[in-house]
Amino acid sequence: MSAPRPAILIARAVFPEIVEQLREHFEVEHNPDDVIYSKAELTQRLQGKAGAFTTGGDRVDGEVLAANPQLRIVANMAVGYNNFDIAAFNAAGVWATNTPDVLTESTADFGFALMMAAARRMAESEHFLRRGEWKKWAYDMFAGGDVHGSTLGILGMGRIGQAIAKRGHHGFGMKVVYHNRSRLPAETEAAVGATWVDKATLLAQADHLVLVLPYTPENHHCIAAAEIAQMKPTATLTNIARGGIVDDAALAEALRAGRIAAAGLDVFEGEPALNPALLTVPNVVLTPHIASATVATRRAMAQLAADNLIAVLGRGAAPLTPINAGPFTPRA
Ligand code: 8YV
Repeated sequence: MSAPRPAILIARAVFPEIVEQLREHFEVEHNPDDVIYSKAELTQRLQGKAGAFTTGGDRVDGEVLAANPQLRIVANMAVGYNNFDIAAFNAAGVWATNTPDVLTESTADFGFALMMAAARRMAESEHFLRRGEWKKWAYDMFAGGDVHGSTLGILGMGRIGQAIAKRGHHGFGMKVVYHNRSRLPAETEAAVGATWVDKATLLAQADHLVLVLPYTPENHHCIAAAEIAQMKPTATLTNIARGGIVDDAALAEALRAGRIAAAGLDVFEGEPALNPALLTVPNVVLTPHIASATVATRRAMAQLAADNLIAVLGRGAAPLTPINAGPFTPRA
């Protein structure tokens, strides 16, 4: 008699063909109605499961892992993994995986588009047009700031930051400055056309500041009132990283007061709720966490998460894109 197939939970609705593919390998419990599970419900549904397919909203910490000693891998369909307590994964010997690389270019495209939309006041002017307020041309109507030839500032310089730098440097003739804990090798800096500066210089020099750093306790509100005060009054701020990196209340107030020109936000503190003050200021472009959302990229992300589950639970191999750090002994 063959051994029973491992059981997995797909915690959110995903592409039906990915569910079918996973059914070829595993006993699958999935969530076609896309119900948002509480931590208690997620913990309970994981009972008896060897693997889980999660997305960025599913919090997996030491309690969830301790209550599920049979769990061997949690595959996140996201490159960011601030929803995982990685120290707890390491201590428990549970593989944690993410989906790097496959979303880099699409996410960089979106970050650049959001920055341009903020700089050129696209959302604000579209709302004006839809309200029927466009009666005549005017010399200063929705005049914004130039992107080409200006200074692009990037906070966080991983794969996505580098892809945005390339777009700015090679495509738009921008001067690109960045700040990151670790400086890139000189040849990488040259390839993406970016120069390392300290954070204060980044804030002071950027005409357009784009945030692409991971969310950790250390960088909670690393852009708040004091940092915004160091920016140019003509600057824009774009956040495609994570809510919580920016103090949204301070940003809304700065936008209202004209302390910076505009912002583009794809991520929010406490999303999908957002600070109501952001809805009342016109000079901010708001999108619902869709920077990686092209059909091809979302498919590739789902496929990579599925491939990680298949590697570990189907073939007994290491996952393709693990995020466990330090000494790690996987659970048997
Ligand atoms: C996801 C993201 O859409 O990959 C990430 O880190 O933020 C997005 O691409 C989101 O996290 C859902 O999993």
